[in-house]
Amino acid sequence: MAAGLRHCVKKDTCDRMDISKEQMTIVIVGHVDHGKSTVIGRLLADTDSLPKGKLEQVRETCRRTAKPFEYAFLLDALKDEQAQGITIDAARCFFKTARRHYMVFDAPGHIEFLKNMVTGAAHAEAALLVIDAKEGIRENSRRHGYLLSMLGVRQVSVLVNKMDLVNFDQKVFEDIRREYTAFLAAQGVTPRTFIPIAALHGANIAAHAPETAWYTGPTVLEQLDAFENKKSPVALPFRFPVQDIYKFTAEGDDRRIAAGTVDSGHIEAGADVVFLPSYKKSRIASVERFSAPVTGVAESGEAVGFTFDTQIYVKPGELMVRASDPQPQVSTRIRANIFWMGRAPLIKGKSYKLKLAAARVQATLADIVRVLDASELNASKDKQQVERHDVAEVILETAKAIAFDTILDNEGTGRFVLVDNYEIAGGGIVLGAVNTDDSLFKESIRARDSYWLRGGVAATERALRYGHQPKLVVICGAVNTGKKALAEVIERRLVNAGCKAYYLGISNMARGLVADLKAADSEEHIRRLGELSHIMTDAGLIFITTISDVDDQDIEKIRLLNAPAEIAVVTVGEHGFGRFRPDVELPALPAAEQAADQVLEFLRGKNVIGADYSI
Ligand SMILES: Nc1nc2c(ncn2[C@@H]2O[C@H](COP(=O)(O)OP(=O)(O)OP(=O)(O)O)[C@@H](O)[C@H]2O)c(=O)[nH]1
Ligand SMILES: [Mg+2]
Repeated sequence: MAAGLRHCVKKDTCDRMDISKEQMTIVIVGHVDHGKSTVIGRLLADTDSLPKGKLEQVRETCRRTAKPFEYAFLLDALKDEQAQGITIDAARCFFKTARRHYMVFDAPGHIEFLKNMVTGAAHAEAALLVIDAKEGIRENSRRHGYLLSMLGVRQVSVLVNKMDLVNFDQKVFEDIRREYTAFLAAQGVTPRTFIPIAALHGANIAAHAPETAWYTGPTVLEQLDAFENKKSPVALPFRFPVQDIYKFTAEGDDRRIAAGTVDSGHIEAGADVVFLPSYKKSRIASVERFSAPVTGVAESGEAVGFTFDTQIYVKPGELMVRASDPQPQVSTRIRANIFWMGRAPLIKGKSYKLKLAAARVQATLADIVRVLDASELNASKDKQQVERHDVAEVILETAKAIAFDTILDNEGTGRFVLVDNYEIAGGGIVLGAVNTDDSLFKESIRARDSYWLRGGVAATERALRYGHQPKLVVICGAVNTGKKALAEVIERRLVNAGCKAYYLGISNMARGLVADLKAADSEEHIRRLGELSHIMTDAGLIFITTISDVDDQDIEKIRLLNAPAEIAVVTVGEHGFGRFRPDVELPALPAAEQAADQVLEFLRGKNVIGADYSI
């Protein structure tokens, strides 16, 4: 906005502006002819924000041409100046009060405006909604109220205009207030105030009008100054999207540095941090800057690198936060408002790339809550897809959990874009996390189970005959850490003891079953492993597999896919889990026989195999 202010009404006005003052962007909405331009013109005039002589000049022109003076003409005249390359933007005006500078937008139905609002290029912190007292609530009064709610503008004041046309009758005002309050409440918007005004005459704009002695609330200017500015990002909780992880190689040590730009808040060496969505923890050892002195602290807007007290194994894309700060949400389901710009509509069943902070994940449209046609501003609840230039409230489901804030809590981590075919096709704001019980993923498992045709042999009968429970044993760890040797010993000893055990490593699968997949499709890898495990354990087997580079979410997916049989997770060497605790933790390259003892002992303890087995 500071940049915008430089192009303000006229140079001498700019010079009088104190840039250190607070700034606020507001939007004015309302039905056609209800008086938006008049309110703006009046605000500019009453705050002495007009170029010198402009008002008189326009009044004079009106007199000469025998037209009644309109504030809309005044704004048009200012726009004309802009056309000559001198002053203001078509949709924006600037004025100032004792408290702050305002930029007011007057084009809420405009596609550019909507696009800017949802993608974050423009953000209105408050809105004035104008209703004609004589005409009452009209269609656009409703649509605009709805739009404000969708755009997340929560500070709203309703101006009941043209009170002069209804003799400043309190009853007319109260009736509109009652009806419109109920409507806005249904949209989740609670207006701060309703103000009876007559913009044409300046009533209750800058000064209290004697005609509305019954009204004790603020004037429009007082209300504007009472709106709160959004907090400066430095005052918000610390959020650091990890763009890159570098390894120090020069000193031959294992230290890593996490690089990126601090999105909000501040942090200092010694602070405990958490990485999300992996939930890994560490403590900041140092704050590094490229060719700048070390200060030990970093705050929002700074591009920095962090080193840590403990070794961390995190991937770029995670969000680093201060452990003691309010935490972001972590979920695979997000409720969001999006503005769609893609040539192809946003549809269900298609995979898009969602970019939020440093995270990049595959996302699908799980549900459309409602769609607002941006040009018509018609709301529709039964649309099956989101067309170009629609604004929609949707539920998105990501292939992996991501960390985010709601737009109200944090702008930087509450916005995202959707990429379709390498192009940004939509921008959105996060409204919140959604319960994942109804996720598409779980739904697909439920569907699979309902189509699964089984014979008459019950799982309990099978277990009785085989002498053991079915079980999935996943052995995880980095490559070449002895997973395969261990798996083979376990398989051999179980089979020797008469158990139905079978080992298949992920590398076997990569060569065979998943040969058609690229390495990047690790999501699909995991899904297929989970499905395969489900068949094996459903057949009553103890299925053993080895896999490298898995995290908490991968294990959770495999667990869900494999259910109802249970999973045992064995780690060999360092593992990449955050909150998840493996069942058996072994050192790298363990002595296979002893390590197998430990795993079999665990299975015995869980009654997978009988205590009397000597395996
Ligand atoms: N009597 C009376 N007329 C008003 C008042 N405010 C605005 N008007 C008149 O209402 C008409 C519409 O006002 P505008 O300010 O142009 O309305 P608008 O909402 O900007 O209209 P659009 O931009 O076309 O949507 C004009 O003729 C104004 O003079 C008021 O307080 N009292
Ligand atoms: Mg207008």
